[in-house]
Amino acid sequence: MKNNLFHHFFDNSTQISCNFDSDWCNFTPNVYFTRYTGVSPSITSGPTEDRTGDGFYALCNGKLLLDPNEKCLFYQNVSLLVDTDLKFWYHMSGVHIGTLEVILNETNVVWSLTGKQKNEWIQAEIILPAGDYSLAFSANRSIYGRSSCDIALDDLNLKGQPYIKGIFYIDTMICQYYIYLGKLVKNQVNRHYFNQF
Ligand SMILES: [Ca+2]
Repeated sequence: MKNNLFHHFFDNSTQISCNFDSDWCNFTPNVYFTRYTGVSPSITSGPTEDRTGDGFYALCNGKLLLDPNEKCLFYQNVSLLVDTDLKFWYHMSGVHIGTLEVILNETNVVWSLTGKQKNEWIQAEIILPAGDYSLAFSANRSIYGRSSCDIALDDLNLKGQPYIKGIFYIDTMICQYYIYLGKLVKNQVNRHYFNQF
């Protein structure tokens, strides 16, 4: 019986493990982002291969950005029950490199980096807040040119923790518990969950 209760009150946060090798995972790209393999179109910017050597990566093809206000962008909706670690790899090498941003709900920039970086894949790590929102990666070029501004992304990982909610009947008392990261935590009685029985 207890197992059944646990089963009914089990929720998962969004999980992302995306290497772009076969598809966009659950991301939706705009026309300026493309999955690419091998040497990027710009000789003087961008990676020569994906992060692990023989797969695909997400490429912001700077040559397509005729207007410097245009942005490469891909996004997906996420649901996180607790603050969650997001890791990703970026490649930003070139004299016309613009800005790479991680944006929540289209306006909330939670990570940003501008300008030429080392000519290699570099890992970034941020904590995303709990909640339901759109998660977007956005890239552009500098205003000074579009011949050396390819920005690439690869190996995105968002490991949402499983979150188990349960209600136990203990004699005449009703208690609600959360199991979070392996620890049992007692919480206040919540009539909403009780009414789901
Ligand atoms: Ca890849």
